[in-house]
Amino acid sequence: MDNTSAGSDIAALADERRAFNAAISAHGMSPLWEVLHALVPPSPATPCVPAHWRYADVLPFLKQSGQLITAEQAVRRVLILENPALRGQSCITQSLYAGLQVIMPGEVAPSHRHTQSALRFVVEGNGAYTAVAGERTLMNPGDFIITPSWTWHDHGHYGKAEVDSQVVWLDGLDIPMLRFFDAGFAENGSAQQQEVTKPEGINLNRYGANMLPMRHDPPFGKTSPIFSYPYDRTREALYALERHGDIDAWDGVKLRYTNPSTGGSPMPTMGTFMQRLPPGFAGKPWRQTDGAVFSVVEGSGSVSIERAGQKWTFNFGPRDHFVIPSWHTARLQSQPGCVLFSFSDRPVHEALGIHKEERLS
Ligand code: GTQ
Repeated sequence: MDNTSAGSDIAALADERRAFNAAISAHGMSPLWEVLHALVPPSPATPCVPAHWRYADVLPFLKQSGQLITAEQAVRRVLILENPALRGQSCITQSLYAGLQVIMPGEVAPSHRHTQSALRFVVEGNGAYTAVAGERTLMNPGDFIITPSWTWHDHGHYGKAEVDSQVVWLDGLDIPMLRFFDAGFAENGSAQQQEVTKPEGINLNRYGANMLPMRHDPPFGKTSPIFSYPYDRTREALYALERHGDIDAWDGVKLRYTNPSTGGSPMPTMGTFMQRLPPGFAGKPWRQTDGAVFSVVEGSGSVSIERAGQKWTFNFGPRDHFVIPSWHTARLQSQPGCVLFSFSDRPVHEALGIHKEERLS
């Protein structure tokens, strides 16, 4: 067989394969061999990219949104943090949604419930509250607050219009995950605000004093019975551990929030973390399969991110947000020291037995 006939054999075969693909396509099928590499990649190949939202860039738009639409009209007045590589999909990673919600003094964000779980991480301002299952909790900067799946919730601001200012918090929801599973339900409340039937902080007294009731059914199923984790307690723990020198070379001082009745994550779909990087911290690099969203609580620093020869460096300050996608190598640094809140879909990876983390040196 000479070269020319070998060449025409190859061309003929390619034509035959194309015709075959077209023929099976008409029957709702396609050939695996065309897509196998992409379907089963040798390592995670997320379409997500690292991204950084500076608070100074975001705040003017949050304030402007307060003049364009009321919280009541909007139901939730939120600017969604969209991954630059996934615009239009309302997500920050493939599985997670993040947004910055703003409520003005005197406003109410009306009552509704949905199967999506939500976390609130308070970014700035005082005087707002969120209500869950008949209890209101004040929202103070640094507080981590949960809205368990299918619980009625409304938000409000006790302040007065001309005297007080906006309250802003980070919303983290498993919206893309529930969309993936086609498992989302939602309904609006009959009243704007739910009736308050319990004193503030009762959930924390009952479940948050390192004790549990003698007999209890978990009030929120697989979600933590504590729905408000105040920052002052978290901060005290992190700073005490720092003073004690309990510093990890990758994470600084990092703790995970727990559901006190299981020791597991506070929500079945999202894990939440708070870490303190001591002054002069230059962390070692790591990568993990769970893409994570960060909110800067105090101080400043930088994160360097690398994947397949591409590099990003974000210099962050208070109230900034950034995302480290799956299997991107990252390292954290801070000259003055800082505190970082983060959340990811790690509990789902762990439940499925597919979580992987590599700590590099
Ligand atoms: O506060 O219930 O950012 O339902 C997106 C969807 C917040 C909320 C969001 C929501 C909420």
